[in-house]
Amino acid sequence: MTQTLSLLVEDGVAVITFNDPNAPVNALNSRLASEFDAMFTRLETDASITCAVLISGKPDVWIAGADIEELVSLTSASAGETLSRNGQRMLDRLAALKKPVVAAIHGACLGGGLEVALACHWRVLTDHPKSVTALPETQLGLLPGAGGTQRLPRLIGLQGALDMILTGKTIRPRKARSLGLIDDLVHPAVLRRVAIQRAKELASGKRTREERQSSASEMLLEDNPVGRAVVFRQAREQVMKKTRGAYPAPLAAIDVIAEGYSHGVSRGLDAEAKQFGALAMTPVCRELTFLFFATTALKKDTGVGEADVVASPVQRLAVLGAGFMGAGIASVAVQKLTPVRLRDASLERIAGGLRAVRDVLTEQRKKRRLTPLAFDDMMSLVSGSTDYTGFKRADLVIEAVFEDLSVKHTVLREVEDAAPDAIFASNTSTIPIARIAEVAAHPDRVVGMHFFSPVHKMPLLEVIAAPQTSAQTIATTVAYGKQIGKTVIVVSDGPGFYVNRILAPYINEAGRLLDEGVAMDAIDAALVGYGFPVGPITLLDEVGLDIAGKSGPIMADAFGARLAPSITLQRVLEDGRLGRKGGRGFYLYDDKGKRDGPDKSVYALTPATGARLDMSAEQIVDRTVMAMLNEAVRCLEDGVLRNTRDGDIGAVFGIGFPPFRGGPFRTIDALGVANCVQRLDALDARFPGRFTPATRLRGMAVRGERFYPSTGKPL
Ligand code: 3H9
Repeated sequence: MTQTLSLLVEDGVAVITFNDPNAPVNALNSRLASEFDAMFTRLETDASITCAVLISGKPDVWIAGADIEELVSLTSASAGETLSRNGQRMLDRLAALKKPVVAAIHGACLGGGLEVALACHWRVLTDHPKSVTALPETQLGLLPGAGGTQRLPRLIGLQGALDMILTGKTIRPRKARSLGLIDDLVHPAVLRRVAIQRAKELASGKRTREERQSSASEMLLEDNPVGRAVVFRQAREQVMKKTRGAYPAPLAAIDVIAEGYSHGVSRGLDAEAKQFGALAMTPVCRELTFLFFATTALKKDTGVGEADVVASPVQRLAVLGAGFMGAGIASVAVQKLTPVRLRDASLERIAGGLRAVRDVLTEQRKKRRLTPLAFDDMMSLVSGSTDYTGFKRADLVIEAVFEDLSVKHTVLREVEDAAPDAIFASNTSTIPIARIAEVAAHPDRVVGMHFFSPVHKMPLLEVIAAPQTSAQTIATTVAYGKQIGKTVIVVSDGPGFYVNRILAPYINEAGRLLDEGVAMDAIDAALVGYGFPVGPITLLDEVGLDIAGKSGPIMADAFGARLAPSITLQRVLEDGRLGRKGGRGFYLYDDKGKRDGPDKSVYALTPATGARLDMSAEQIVDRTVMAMLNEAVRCLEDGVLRNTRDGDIGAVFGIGFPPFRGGPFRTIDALGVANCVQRLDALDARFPGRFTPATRLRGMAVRGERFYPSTGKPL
């Protein structure tokens, strides 16, 4: 059997290298337990060893945590509890070793990996962008299960630990140092040397760990039960506000940490193991681990299957249109050091675009994600003009101009002259790419790159492969999308592509509820309760009614009455309401743009005047969400989607479909295909033609099929 841990004794120091030869990253699995035990026994018994250093043999990962594949294969809470107890026992043994062990960390140190580091006696971390530390377990629907809930607060303080554990956020090296999470921050070149030196110093007694000093606020809030009760209460309130109780893991983590403070570490560990096992069996954990596997799989997806093409590098980017989208695209590109040329009709617009890029970068600088030097470098990469100068050497041109076919045709022709070798990508959200390509001299180089707004925040990119788009073009745009940090799905051409296509029936159905007299805030509340970040009516106000209004007729043209916009939506648009940006929409806004309650004058525009109709949240969700789920299956059926994985990721990352539900296809599986067909049939009987179940869904119901396997690894 190949060894994962190897040991080399150098001048009394055991340098233990963690390098799993059979896996891309180092992860903790049960096969490793015996190796760790043997290693600890050797450290305890070998008199030639005075201390040890634990280092990774992987270039960019120290330890990526527990093996997530093993976690998804758990079949009972008690098996999960045992796994946690084994981890705790192993790390207790590490912490109790008489000979000091120094964690020499370079690369990702996550979850169980950080728990290993916490059990070591000293931590040295490289000051390198790849060196990220986090306890991301709650993002997987779990909690740190190898003692992390107890060791972290005792190392960095309760409030800092709660912040890390409840959010799962990534901590960069300097922050890790200031939090007290690590002891030394070093250049990668000297990591091993410094770690060995520290190990020797600790062994000889030249260096000892200093007791952590509480700050004044910690003394007030953390060092006594009354203060801690306040901290825990506030933490619970914050979690509830953010998650509405949909995610059990952060709440369980608070309980477990509190247990350790009230009754001691060993009771805390006991609670940790029990909760770890219970959480591992929750549907939420299943869906969040599915999202991990799906995003990981997408990182490797070239977008062209097995096709033998290599993506060309995008060394220069040009963007047409310096508006909100164009500038947003430029801002993410320069952050990955691509020079960007912006073009727009006037210098004012260019200046506005440059300002918008600067704003995004300034935000990054304020959050200390950019040094002032990097900020200046990035700003120097973006320039603009009102003509096509600077386009000639562009490898990729992304157009984000007015949504009008003839405008798109004009700029396409101009770009083909100005940048003869470039790929032409349209950021349209409504116009079929094939229509845009009709006038192209090189239609194979025309593709869709549908970004979501705001570009620097939204993680999804839909690459639209039209029939005439070449594999080379697709591979290049997919690779570049990933390079600028996006999760990329490739979809086929067609009205609304995927994300807007499934959004259309959902929004329309919300509009029909308005037609029938349901209150707009009741509709929004029901869908926020379901887990969407905002409700559909708020979404319309935020996106802009003019923009939403443009896609309505296109979808209706393509799909008929099923996707025809509701009467209220049309009337609100005709009334000149633009949503938040115009200060008038479904909701009221004050002079500063702050939102107030629903604008009740909208109700005069609905066919149902008079008192609002009372409808349960369940019914509202049933109508709107079932419409969306059914449309997602139609997209699969029509070949717009390559697979359900892309459909689920697209909905979660593009629309904010509740992550704890995994996405539309995962939701259908959870509800049961036959059950969904039944619900759709019932709705279709009331509203003929709008809810006819997708043929594929009906077939699956008959055959008793589901989209994903019911147990084990989902993909
Ligand atoms: C935990 O630790 C619980 C404990 O508290 C309890 C203990 C009792 N397991 O993302 P990449 C695979 S929960 C298994 O493309 P990158 C990944 O599937 C865990 N496999 O690379 C992929 O495999 P393949 C908490 C893992 O460089 C390959 O590695 N930890 C794991 O972009 C490359 O992955 C986390 O949540 C794992 N833990 O990013 C960390 N990690 O090539 C999750 C990775 O066969 N991982 N793989 O498809 C990450 O965040 C990123 O993968 C990482 C590397 C930053 C490490």
